Amino acid sequence: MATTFAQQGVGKHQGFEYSRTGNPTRNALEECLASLEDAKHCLAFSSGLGAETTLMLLLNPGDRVVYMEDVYGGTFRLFDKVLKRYGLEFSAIDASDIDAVEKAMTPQTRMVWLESPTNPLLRVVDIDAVSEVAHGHGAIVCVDNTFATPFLQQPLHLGADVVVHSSTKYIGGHSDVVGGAIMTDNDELEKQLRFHQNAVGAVPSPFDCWLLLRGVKTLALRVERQSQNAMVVAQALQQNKAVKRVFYPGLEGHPNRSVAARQMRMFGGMVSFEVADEPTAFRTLQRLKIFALAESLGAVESLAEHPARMTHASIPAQERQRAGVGDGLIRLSIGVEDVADLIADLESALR
Ligand code: P1T
Repeated sequence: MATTFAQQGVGKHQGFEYSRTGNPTRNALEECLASLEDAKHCLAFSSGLGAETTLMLLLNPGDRVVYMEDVYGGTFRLFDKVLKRYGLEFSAIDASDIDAVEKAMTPQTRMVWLESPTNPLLRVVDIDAVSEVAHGHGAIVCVDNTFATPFLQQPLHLGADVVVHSSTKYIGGHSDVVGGAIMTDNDELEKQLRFHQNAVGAVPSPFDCWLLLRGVKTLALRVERQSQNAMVVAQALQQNKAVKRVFYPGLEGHPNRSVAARQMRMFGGMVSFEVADEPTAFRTLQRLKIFALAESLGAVESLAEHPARMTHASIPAQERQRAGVGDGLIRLSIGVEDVADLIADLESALR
């Protein structure tokens, strides 16, 4: 928990000076998370958005970022409402269409930002194919791997240069710690990130690092169960007459199922579905008893939320509609409970 470390003489220390710069518990977490992504380096942050902000500060005014149009609302808000003011340019595309990626690249494009599967529509991007296009134009590829987790998908093995996590979610796994992480194999990027991590200061507390280290021990067990449960829930929702559409990459008929099967071990614990309209969605959410109505995801307990009014409310209605995030959309984070109980809860609420 120490914030500072006694020095033997001025400038003579034993590896640690001050805990914003470096801390043994944070080092242990960074080593652990680097190994999970099979990355050379990992840097831990105080939140997913703290990690994203620090990464984006490596760019310069005039640089362009091409990003997947379906991303977490907070990521959109950071790009559109904060970083644009500093002269960065952002262009949203459907990155599951490789021609759209090619067309979006300009000499100013320094980074392609992907989520896969995406939040909240569970679209899947071919990371390998996008990386090839981006690298051909001299841009780096960053994948927000929060939804997949390193257990299901390792973007660095698929050609990506940088992985970002909100470790608040599956890595922590128990809804009791907010955190973020960046992984890369690139030594020069790591050096710049390390400088900015210290200069900007979005670092996690040692206690949060310890909680994440404890939570992550069961990552594989949790995500395996969550993925199995999610598949069964998605299939049950497909059979329900009150449900207009189910979004889950493991379902036959999902447009990117084959890409998902190729680059992921299982299909993950997130499921979204559409009901008739907003009032129906609100009523359904209120009637759920096992699913808690709450933001966030990835923990042992199941959660349900309304993206348009909750996690993605910072995206203007028009852009939200364009990306396909409708008012009848409900997003589920499937936990480790008995799947029959989860289905019964959903069916009863929908009825
Ligand atoms: O909340 P924070 O740890 O700062 O992480 C932000 C973040 C980044 N990337 C993805 C894919 C995310 O889903 C999030 C946070 N998302 C939620 C809180 C949510 O309910 O979707």
